[in-house]
Amino acid sequence: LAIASYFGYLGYLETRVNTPFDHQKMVVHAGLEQPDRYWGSYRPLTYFGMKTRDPHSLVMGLMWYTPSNLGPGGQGIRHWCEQGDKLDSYGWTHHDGRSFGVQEIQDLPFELKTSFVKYPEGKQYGGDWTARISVRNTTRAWDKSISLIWYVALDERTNGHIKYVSDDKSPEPGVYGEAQGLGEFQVRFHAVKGKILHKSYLSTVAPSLAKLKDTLFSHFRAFADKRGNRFIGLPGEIVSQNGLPSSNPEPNFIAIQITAEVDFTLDITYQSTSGFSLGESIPKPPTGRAYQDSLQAKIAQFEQRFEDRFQLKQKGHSPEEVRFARNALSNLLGGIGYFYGSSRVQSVYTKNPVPYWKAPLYTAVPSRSFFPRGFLWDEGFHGLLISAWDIDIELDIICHWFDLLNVEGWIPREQILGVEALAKVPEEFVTQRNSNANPPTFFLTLKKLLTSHRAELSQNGRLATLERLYPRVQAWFNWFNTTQRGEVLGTYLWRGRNATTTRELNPKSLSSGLDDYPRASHPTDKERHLDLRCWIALAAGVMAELSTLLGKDDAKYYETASYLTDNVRLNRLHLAPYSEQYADWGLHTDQVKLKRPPSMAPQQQQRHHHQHYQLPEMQRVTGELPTYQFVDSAFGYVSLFPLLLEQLDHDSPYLTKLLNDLRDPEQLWTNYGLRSLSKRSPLYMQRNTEHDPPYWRGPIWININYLAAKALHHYGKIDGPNAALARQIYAELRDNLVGNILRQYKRSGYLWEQYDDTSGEGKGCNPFTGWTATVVLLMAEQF
Ligand code: 6A9
Repeated sequence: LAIASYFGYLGYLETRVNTPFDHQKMVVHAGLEQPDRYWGSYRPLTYFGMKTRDPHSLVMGLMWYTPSNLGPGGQGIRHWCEQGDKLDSYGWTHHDGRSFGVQEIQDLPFELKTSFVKYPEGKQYGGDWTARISVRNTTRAWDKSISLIWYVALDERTNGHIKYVSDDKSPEPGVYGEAQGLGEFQVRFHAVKGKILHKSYLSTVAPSLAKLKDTLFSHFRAFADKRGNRFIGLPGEIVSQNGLPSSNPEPNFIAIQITAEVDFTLDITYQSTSGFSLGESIPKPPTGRAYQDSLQAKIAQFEQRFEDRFQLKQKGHSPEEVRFARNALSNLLGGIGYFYGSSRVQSVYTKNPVPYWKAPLYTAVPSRSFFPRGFLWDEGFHGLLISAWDIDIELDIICHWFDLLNVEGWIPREQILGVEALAKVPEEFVTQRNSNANPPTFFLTLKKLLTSHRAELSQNGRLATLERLYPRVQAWFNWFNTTQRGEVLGTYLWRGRNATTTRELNPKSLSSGLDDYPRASHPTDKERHLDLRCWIALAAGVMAELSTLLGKDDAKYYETASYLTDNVRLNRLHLAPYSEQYADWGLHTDQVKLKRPPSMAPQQQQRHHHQHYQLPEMQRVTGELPTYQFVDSAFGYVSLFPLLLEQLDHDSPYLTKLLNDLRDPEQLWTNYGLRSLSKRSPLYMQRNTEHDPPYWRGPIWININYLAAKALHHYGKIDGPNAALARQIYAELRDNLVGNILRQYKRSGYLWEQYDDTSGEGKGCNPFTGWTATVVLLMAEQF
């Protein structure tokens, strides 16, 4: 019996990792219950794609290529945002997250504009929309024609069907269909301007939504017109798989290709045709001039709302700066996706990874090209800007994320949901472990909602959302406060560092979000991580405020918050006595180096002569025994946390010290923002392995700089010994950041993941309009 119950218990532990938190769901109005946000550009990994907020939505999207540039394997076909496409720039210039968007794409010699406007009025199923694709040749280059492909595809689980209706069958050709959640619909094409050279289509079965481009490419054929001009086109109906007649001849993928002379403008209308009786005329979505007019009206409304919300013009920003800020916001909003699927997770109790439950995620993404999926701590930063624009979009995002809370109180850090998202992630990064955290930045968002947006938050039933959220954030807070605690009361450590590797110069702490930022050289369970302690202190404070607002028992949260922000205790645990700098503490030595082990003996090398001889990989060597100590040789972002999260007493002498140190160009100060690690640190700009370049070991990151500016702004307002210095540094830092991000945008056409600390140049991936977009809040001075 004892054994049976023991195994029963193990089974119970095993299933906890993928058991949802047992409480009312956060998302109460999904899909069509939010008709105005039903359709949207929720496929941020495509240059331009539309879908609905349904688990198995039908999807549509754009591909294009310049016929003279089409290469082997489909090279030259643009579809998913890829840095390798080397577009001169692309991004939304306007996007309100709800009803319309305008995007500009520079694919020289062409400039493409993609826009859409939704017309939900008076229709069921989220209504109609029109999308426009216009192409101009902006140079004198000889390329004259472009091929545009618009496709309609069904997810393998979409309940519905689609068919191609040709010119001869109907005066209004296009794709007609019916699907659950959409009813009956028609997609039609209207050449508004320019000359069509060739038109063709493909109607077939694609093996997966992640294989649309391959499917298309494998069906390309050469055609010739009467005059002998040759075109690449599509063969029409192909209802077989692998050459065999398909058992299910229903197409799930229809692509229309139009090759046209540039300049060219194409309108695509999506029209919901359900709910009309026979013979009744169905109002059509506008095209041509009428579309242009409705788009102009949307743009004007958007620009007005932007000024109302951020007041950049009024603050004296130039039209160019305002345009830049609008683009930054639009790209964050235009990057919002709707994903559906399940993460792969693992706990110490599961032998192998297991699937999380299937769930939708409505979320912004850090980067449409490189990281087109949800990241937990990124999203809290996104929330700061999104809530300033549209509080209900942000609350809905929060609802979706907190429905991903498991019964233990854990939310997986990286959300790779659905085949498209999965296709972008190397296998080794897929599994998420429930021992590992990620900074609980949603508490930053909540704090901003509770302070700056308090009035809006109290209206329109929004408090009911917070009521539903309350037990979940409680569980989330408890999860951090228990599973991440250290050996000494009031200390915490990030789990997930590799304590046995000798490959890494300093084993990474991916869970901290600061990946390769130097920590104690030898990971142990005794470590104390300063940033995590500060995050949990912040969380406790926000729990307290939220509890007060909702009339819950707030006493224990106020106690925890004041315990964790008490500067005497903080200093005892985290202030290095000699350097007087805040730091982690752990088993550490600075005497570490990567070295290449000696190669094989010469005779052996001879024998291997004809093979590709690989040098043995560099290994870490340690020059002295590590000891328990403060890791104050790693002065940088981690050391700033008591300042960043506004937990230092405003009159603390250590605040003065910190301000001076961060202002010191030999340490963190640059003309472009604060660098992540002091120039004096032994690991400044050091590689972590020979394949792993420095990431958080020097470059400038905008999320942390945003927090720094916010904190300086805060301390600048509290009369006392540090106010004047804080104000001065605040003004300089803000100028440096805004100036450089704007300069780099003008130079490169993008916002970037990081900025170089010596040249200011954008680096890492682009476009990165996740937390870098908080530059808008810096400009608006909304903290
Ligand atoms: C790598 C490569 C096609 C790393 O912005 C998202 C995260 C941040 O949360 C984190 O703080 N980025 C930062 O250190 C990017 C993480 C990408 C990890 C997956 C897979 C795929 O390339």
